Amino acid sequence: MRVLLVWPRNLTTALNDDMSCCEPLPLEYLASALVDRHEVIIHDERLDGSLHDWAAYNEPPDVVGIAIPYTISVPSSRRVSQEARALWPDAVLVLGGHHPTVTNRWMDGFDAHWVIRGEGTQILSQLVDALAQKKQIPVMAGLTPYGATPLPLASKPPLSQLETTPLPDRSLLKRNQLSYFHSNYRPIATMRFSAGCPHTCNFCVLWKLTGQRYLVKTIDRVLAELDQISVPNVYVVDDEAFIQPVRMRELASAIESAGFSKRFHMYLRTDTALRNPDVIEQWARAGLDSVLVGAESTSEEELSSYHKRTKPSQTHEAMRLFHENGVRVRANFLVDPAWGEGEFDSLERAVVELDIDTPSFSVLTPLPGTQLFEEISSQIRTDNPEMFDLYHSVLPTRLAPERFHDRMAQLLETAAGRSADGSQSIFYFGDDSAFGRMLQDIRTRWEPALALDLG
Ligand code: B12
Ligand code: SF4
Repeated sequence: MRVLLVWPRNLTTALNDDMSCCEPLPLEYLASALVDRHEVIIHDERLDGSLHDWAAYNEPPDVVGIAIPYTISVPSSRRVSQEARALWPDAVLVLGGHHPTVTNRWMDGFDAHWVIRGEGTQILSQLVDALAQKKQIPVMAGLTPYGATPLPLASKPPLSQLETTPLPDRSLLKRNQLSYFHSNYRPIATMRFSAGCPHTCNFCVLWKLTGQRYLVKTIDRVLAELDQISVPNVYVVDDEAFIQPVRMRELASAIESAGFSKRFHMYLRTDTALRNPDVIEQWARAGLDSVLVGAESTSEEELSSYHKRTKPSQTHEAMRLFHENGVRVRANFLVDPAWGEGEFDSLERAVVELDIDTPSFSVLTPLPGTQLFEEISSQIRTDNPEMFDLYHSVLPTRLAPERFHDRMAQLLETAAGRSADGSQSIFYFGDDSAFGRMLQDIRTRWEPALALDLG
């Protein structure tokens, strides 16, 4: 079968493709389980252009897999599905990705035959095999005919899940390899060492996706995957990479001994780092260049309401630990729609005082699948999935919405303007116009329904 996998281009995101554009790693995984039996093409709309142009020069596919990676992607992915149906009326259209995994909301209006939820490689592979052999489609957890009510997924994936998935097929996007970038890392490859997180923050869905299980790849598997990557920068897209200190020590030694010379960008919690300073030291030698930590708040009360189980002082201590080891820090803070001017002022001061290399800010958002969503979804004041970009509020704001979004944009401006030589900046690499467009988007694309008087 000829299988076309499509990653959509989101046209209306604050964090636009000129600010960050990473390889569609999920599609490289899906491809890897198919390539020995089927012809697979990955089409990244962000770099490869429209499907219409592609269709003009290529034979029709038999199966089209369309990713819906984020809630904000729903309209773009829906458009892609409609284009695919119009271009190739006989093709079987399959949807999958993070959004349909966590919710059925906004899944109407697509042109599709099947929806895959959760880990997709095995399911897509069996679906395509069955189609190729003209057999009845097997009943599988995670596979639902489009339009039918999805069945619940297994709550705990097997611990071996990452290990048994084939290595991602990076050859299919070799043409774009040098164009993928993130922050000041250009070019960059993405890779996964582990998945899941044992913590239970109420705004985060990631621990729920693995039922709080921490899935890991063996050291050999990580080395084999690293060996596939020819670019110098590696963005490790784990939910929390450093949960198991013994394993991480071994992995750092193995990477050093194997002679890899990579710059790694990785996610971890401040308390994980502080518990094992020697692991950070060792990773700095193995190539850890920068980390993303969820500082979330400078207030103990807020941290506890998020079930974060860290203290504001730990952000400060972790900053020192990372800096002593020459590791740059991106710290992300949550901006609560219930904030007044005072809370914005105090975060702005903290960002300057904490000397964070690259601060970033997310509006506290009840993302589908989170505990927060379960608790307060009735307060959501928009039915537009594109507002779930973490730069706009989907909840009523205490400040007037234009003021709230202006202050959100100001936070980014203040962070970006801290040093004239650009040594302290915001996270995202991009030209001035891309950053300007992001600020403009934050300031102007909010929903009028947010203008509620909270008293
Ligand atoms: C890396 C990453 C990014 C990177 C880029 C990723 C990329 N390739 O472009 C960057 C930093 C740019 C980014 C940005 C954003 N991100 Co992000 N990101 C991630 C992260 C950490 C890892 C994604 C990943 O590569 N996973 C590894 C792959 C292998 O796993 P997977 O996605 O689960 O794929 C499997 C299945 O879903 C399925 N599948 C996937 N696609 C398809 C397609 C088909 C056809 C089929 C059949 C199956 C299938 O099979 C795959 C293989 O098993 C996730 C967290 C997470 N753990 O998922 C957040 C995450 C996806 N991001 C999130 C968000 C909100 C965003 C932003 C919207 C907001 C923001 N401020 O960051 C922006 C949007 C950017 C844009 N321009 O559109 C949320 C999404 C929540 C939601 N409901 O929307 C997540 C879940 C994190 C979170 N906060 O909870 N992100
Ligand atoms: S926010 Fe980070 S620490 Fe909290 S549950 Fe999610 S991945 Fe784990």
